[in-house]
Amino acid sequence: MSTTTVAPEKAAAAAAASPQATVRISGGAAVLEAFLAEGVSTIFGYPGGAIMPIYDSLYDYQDKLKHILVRHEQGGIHAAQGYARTSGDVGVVFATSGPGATNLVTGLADAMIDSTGLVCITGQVFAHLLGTDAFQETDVINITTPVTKWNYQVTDATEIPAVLAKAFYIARSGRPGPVLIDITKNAQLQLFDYAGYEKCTHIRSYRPAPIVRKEYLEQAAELINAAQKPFVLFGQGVILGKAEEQFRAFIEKTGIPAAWTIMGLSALPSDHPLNVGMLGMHGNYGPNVLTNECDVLIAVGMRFDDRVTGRLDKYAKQAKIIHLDIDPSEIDKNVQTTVPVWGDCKETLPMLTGLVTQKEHTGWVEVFRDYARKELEQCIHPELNPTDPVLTMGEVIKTLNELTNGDAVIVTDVGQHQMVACRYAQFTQSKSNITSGGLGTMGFALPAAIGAKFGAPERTVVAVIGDGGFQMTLQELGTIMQSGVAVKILILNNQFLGMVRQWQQLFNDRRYSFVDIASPNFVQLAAAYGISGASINSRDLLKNALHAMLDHPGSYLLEVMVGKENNVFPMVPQGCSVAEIRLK
Ligand SMILES: Cc1ncc(C[n+]2csc(CCOP(=O)(O)OP(=O)(O)O)c2C)c(N)n1
Repeated sequence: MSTTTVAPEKAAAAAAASPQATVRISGGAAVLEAFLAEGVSTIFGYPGGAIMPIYDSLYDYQDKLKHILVRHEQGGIHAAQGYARTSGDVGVVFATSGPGATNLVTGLADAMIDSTGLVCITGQVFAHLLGTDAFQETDVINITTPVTKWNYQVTDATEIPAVLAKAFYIARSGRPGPVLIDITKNAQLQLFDYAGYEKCTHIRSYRPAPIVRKEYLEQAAELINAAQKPFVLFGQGVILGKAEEQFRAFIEKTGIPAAWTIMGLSALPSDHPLNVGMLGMHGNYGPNVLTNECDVLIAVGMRFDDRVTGRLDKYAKQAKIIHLDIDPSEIDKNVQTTVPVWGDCKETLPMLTGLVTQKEHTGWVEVFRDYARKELEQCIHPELNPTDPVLTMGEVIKTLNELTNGDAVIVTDVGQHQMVACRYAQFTQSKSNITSGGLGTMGFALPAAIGAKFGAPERTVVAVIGDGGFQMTLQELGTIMQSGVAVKILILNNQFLGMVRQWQQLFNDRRYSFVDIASPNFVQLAAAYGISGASINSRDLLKNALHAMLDHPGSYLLEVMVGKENNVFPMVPQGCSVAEIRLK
């Protein structure tokens, strides 16, 4: 099948010419013109009948747009998420109608809850067949409405430039999120008079960048200046707002200790003296306990997720709460604020820094250090320096840190290894920790690591994955093979669905119900895809094996056998207050 598209050069010429000049192009070509105008360089996708006209147009754009053929649409969308997270821009996905579109749903939900900007294009059956249960017809608009920031169905090609401009604007602006544009096949094929592309900068009734209310900043500064035990919690909003420097300036001027949610990890270097660690269920001891002792809690770009707050009616009840967020629906959603600061933290943080007095809270920071010492002794030291011959997950991550100097991007899957990686990874730069935070999607890491590497080709990307999660999307080894992307895969194999097993051990009386998981020979599997690898099960081999993985010029799979019942602590048991955190 071939569509009558004009060459990309002609379309570009039309774009550059006077507004009246037009050129006839197809809807499919208009999609790709929009991508070029929006600075897209990489598309993750999988073709099929209903998106064939767009793929036919793509044939002519191969020198301008890189298309990565994934092995499953879920892999495609997670790869786009990884790309968005390391590049700081939106990720772009193509999928066909029906099963192609429904295979995107997990990734959309993941991107929605983790605020990842995506533009997904799905093919749809011809407009005249809509509603007839045509082959591979599915109502993707209704299916994806709760998991997209915006979605829209295009049935006429003339709409494409303006709709895509809106899609990119919505995906990128304010609190980023996934947008899905469903395009019927007739609209992809349709030729129309293309008059060039105009970026969208405004949508009526959508306010991604609110006008900051100065009086709230003044109230916030007053509370901060009077506080004896202030505490900052930061989330991914700092990274998404590209406000790392502004954030750092704020905590350094105020001298306030700062703890991160797993989505905020790497916004502040791990070794910063005011970085006191991780919040939440498997977070650090001090930050959890002291949440219930601080007098002013300043939340920056985080959403008080239940994994962070534990039991809400016992959460920071003593504290005055200042919440800086770009999304007004997050303010007062879970935690009642004393002072709401609605705005982009890249703008609000410097304004706040200008209003606060320079301070040090040495004694208060020392309280965090005291807790850290207790945690080190009872929890961290045994994990990182085990006497047992069996390897722990913590020591693997510690050795990985040493060998990468904290400069690698670490992409984690979901489970114990994820919590261990987040707890022990050391980061020197932002956008280094890529994980599925809100949805907790097993199978995320392998494809996300592929996208992460395309988004930051100059950086080392290591996917840290459990033996369970790896088996959810291992078909993406095929994408690695074909694209040649240099992703390092580190499987921490405890022969269990470890996190569920840990809960069964602690809360279900060791009734291990269907958590024992068998695995294939991962090294042979990788070899079948042309990927080098090794498997080790002893401490003596750990450093050299990690070295070999990192030094290998291309992709590499290293399986490390770790303790079957190696647990992650501390832990705030579900339904408990953060102050009830257990060290064992
Ligand atoms: C798609 C999906 N299904 C089920 C779960 C529930 N779940 C959370 S962690 C976990 C176990 C993960 O096991 P593994 O990948 O081996 O990692 P480990 O916890 O052992 O490090 C499961 C089943 C999930 N998070 N995602």
